[in-house]
Amino acid sequence: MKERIVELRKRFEDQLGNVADPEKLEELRLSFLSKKGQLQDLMKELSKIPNEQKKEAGQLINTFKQEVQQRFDEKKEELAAAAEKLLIESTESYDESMPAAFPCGSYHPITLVQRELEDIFESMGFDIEDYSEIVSDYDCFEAVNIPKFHPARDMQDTYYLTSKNQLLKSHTSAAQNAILRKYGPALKESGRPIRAVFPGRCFRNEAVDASHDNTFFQMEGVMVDKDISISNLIYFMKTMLSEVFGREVTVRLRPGFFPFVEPGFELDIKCLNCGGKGCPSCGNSGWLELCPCGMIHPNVLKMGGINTDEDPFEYTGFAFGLGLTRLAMMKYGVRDIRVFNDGDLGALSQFISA
Ligand code: FA5
Repeated sequence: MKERIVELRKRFEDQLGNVADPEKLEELRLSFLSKKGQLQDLMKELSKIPNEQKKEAGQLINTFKQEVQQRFDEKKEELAAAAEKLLIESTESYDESMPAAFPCGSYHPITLVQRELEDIFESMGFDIEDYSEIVSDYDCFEAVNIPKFHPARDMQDTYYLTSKNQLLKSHTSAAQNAILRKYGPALKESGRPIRAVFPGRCFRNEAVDASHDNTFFQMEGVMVDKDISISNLIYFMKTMLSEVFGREVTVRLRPGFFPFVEPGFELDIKCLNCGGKGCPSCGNSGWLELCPCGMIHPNVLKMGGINTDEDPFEYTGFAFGLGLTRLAMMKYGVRDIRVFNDGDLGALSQFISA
């Protein structure tokens, strides 16, 4: 009997070694352990051996049966682990908690325009900066030459927090001081010009209509170096607009007042929704205020640590505050700004899919 078991164990191990899937494993299990299996045949042979050897032979068969069962269980676990590993490796990301079928999302149109602009400015050597939505009164107003009780604050009434003189930023110019302080040392030490854009969400206590929302996006840009002039400003504005629209668009530059630039301009775009005839998206004027800009006021450069009282014009620069949400309106033909914030996926998911 011992020899029979040794021979059977060898056959079993050989066959088990060749098994590569659960179906084959089940076939092998049946061929050894079922009622008509090879171990049952072994039990039948017991009747042919002398009585005094039967007890020992029976124990040998039982031990072998347990061994075979244990080897099957091990192989079953091994195959399941291999199948799971294969699944994980063949899937880009595998999340067990994910439902089997889920709808594919899409980027918000403002995200799309923002990324496009970031690429355009990055290709022109600009750094991309991020800035918080809660800012101090100093950064939002005082550091950009809007002292307390200045009438320009009325245009940008915003939401004030109860603590520490903080507020939700009413314009991305709130980051100007931080950017000047961050990049100023490199400008002075190694002559690296300051070139940065910073997109961000802005908040205003606003009478909402088709072109004004209380929550909207702007993208601020600054460039500071020696001898920066209005020509540089116009060049960058034109390049940016023709890149983003992929065609010539009609713009007009007119004088505009902002305490943090001198001189200051309003850059308007001829409304692409009505071709300049006048519609709700442009307040029936045919033009949409898109990108106010100007040469950075000497006080702002001084407060940003760039120039000193001794030489207030050593460095000059320009700044602009692009209305990102309005740009998205023009680019995608959206007629009412409120579409961007009302969470209607039917409207928002028709832009390029993620
Ligand atoms: C400013 O916010 C200045 N900080 C821009 C600036 C920066 C000027 C640097 C000079 C130099 P203004 O309030 O005009 O300016 O807003 C800038 C742009 O943001 C507007 O032209 C418009 O496109 C957009 N914008 C302003 N208010 C809203 C609003 N309520 N809803 C949607 N877009 C708005």
